[in-house]
Amino acid sequence: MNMKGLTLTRHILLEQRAHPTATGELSTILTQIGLAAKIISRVVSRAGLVDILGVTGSVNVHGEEVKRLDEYANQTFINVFGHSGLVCTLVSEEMEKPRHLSENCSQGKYTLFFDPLDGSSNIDVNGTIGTIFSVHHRLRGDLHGSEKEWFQPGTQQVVAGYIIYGSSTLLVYTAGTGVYGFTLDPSIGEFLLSHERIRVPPRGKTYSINEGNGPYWRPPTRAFIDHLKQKDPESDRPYTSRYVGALVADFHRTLLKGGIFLYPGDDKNPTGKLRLLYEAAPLAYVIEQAGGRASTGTERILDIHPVDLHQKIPLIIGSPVDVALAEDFFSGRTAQEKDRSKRV
Ligand code: AFP
Repeated sequence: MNMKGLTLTRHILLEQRAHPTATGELSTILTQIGLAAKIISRVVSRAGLVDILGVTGSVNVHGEEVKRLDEYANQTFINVFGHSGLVCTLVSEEMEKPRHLSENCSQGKYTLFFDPLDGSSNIDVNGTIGTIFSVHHRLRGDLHGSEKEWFQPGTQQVVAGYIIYGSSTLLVYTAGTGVYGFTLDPSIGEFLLSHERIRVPPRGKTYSINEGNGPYWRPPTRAFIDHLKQKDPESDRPYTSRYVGALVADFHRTLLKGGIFLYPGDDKNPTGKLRLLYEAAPLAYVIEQAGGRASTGTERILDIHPVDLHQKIPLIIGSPVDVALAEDFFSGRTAQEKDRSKRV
């Protein structure tokens, strides 16, 4: 059945029917994320007109300047989930400590991790930005409300996805049964199904990395990027380069067109720059559900057990063939072993 044009809410209800034991809470969480996305999208689309550009004057837990839109997006999530009865704890890039919504905790079975406004350096130049989210079950017993509750590996995510505020606003999510994208139709204020069962191409022609970090790269990164730039028509090299500097934008292109995105560890940032719980793990879940891979270079992202709420992790994500080849370089496999991926 062609489901294009279905509203996000209706799609979620249909998905829910496939799970007879579902209580509907998860579906409501997704609907509420959609609501937060609409509120943020409305402000983003009028950013030069309403008083929202610029910085707040404060610095976040990562030592980065907080933009006013960062703060607005973060507060929108707090407002949308406050008194919702759905989520007990919010963990955000913009908040050093988890935010307990105590009014929800007696019944809310979930924890929400999110990066409210990814790519904030693009805000003031009208560039693409996004929101990333991930939903985990709370644990029972003694672990309830403790760090252990939040430090679950990405394999335990129940829903993950992102919103991209680009030429249109798109919400992409997975609940473990494929990846779906919904485009916001601002004239009716609804997200409508536009991308059904997204699959990442097995291999792409694009690599995405901040080349300005070149002087700090470690040998595997340099060797891999040099390899992609070599001329070899038989294996469709050289690859072409694209880098927006907003993870959601670079990821979304990679998901639809194929290829590879890398933010590896380097001599300046040994564990890279991106955060495990609300950037790398949710996108790793999405890419795996779309047939792709996500790795640190030596380890599957979804298998990593977090040790810190704001932990950074090297991220290599995209088409399965491209990521497998990168892993050959990062794990120091021999030339013969690399030959098995000779097509690239
Ligand atoms: P900002 O939110 O500070 O713009 O950072 C965006 C980001 O976390 C992620 O969205 C990008 O992929 C990455 O940083 C870009 O980092 P570099 O500017 O170091 O390339």
